[in-house]
Amino acid sequence: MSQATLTINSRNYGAWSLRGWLLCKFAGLDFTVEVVDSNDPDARAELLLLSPSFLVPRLRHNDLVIWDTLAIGEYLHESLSRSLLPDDPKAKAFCRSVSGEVHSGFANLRSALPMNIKSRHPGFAVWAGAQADIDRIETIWNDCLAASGGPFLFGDHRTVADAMYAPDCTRLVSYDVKTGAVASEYVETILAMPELIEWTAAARLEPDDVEELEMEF
Ligand SMILES: N[C@@H](CCC(=O)N[C@@H](CS)C(=O)NCC(=O)O)C(=O)O
Repeated sequence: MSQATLTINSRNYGAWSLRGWLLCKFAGLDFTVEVVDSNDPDARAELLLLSPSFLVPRLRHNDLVIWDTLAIGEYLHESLSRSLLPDDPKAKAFCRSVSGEVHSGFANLRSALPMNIKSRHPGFAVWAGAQADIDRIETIWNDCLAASGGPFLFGDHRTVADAMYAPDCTRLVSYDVKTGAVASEYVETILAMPELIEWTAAARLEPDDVEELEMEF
């Protein structure tokens, strides 16, 4: 019997946690969730034992520990589901490329519009640097959806890319960001997934005692 535990931090603020959790859900992994507060010194010490980088998400599956979101996605695809990346080699390379952009980029968006599922900022003024990230994301979504036919970025099943961009869908809603029709429809598709509804309901139950963060954590 497989034993899997995903370590996360906040469901309301933890964009990387959401990505890792969605990957496990998309792959059909039977797993339990362990929540740690990475700002608490004791929890950080404990997390260091669990994850060599301090960072979450961190997946323990049987005797293996994986502590990077893309690595978790690749591992689940190879060992469990075969569904997290497209079969077609060109689409697979494209999926890895747009997922890699999230991993290494969009710093302005992260710092100016941190994920905060519970918050709403009507009329939020997006500065030019963050808007450039949003424009790039919209271009990626438009290109993927035009090539695949949707409703997900690479067709009719969810891939690593949909998990990577899911926090950005919540950001666009929280910060009242206007996009074109294709992107708006994609955001609605992602927010309507049962998994995201489950995550959002749990985020709403988190205490509100964390001050607004200045960057994604
Ligand atoms: N690129 C990493 C990013 C992970 C990351 O930044 N995790 C944040 C939480 S969302 C974290 O653990 N921050 C806690 C800390 O730095 O102490 C990944 O793919 O997993």
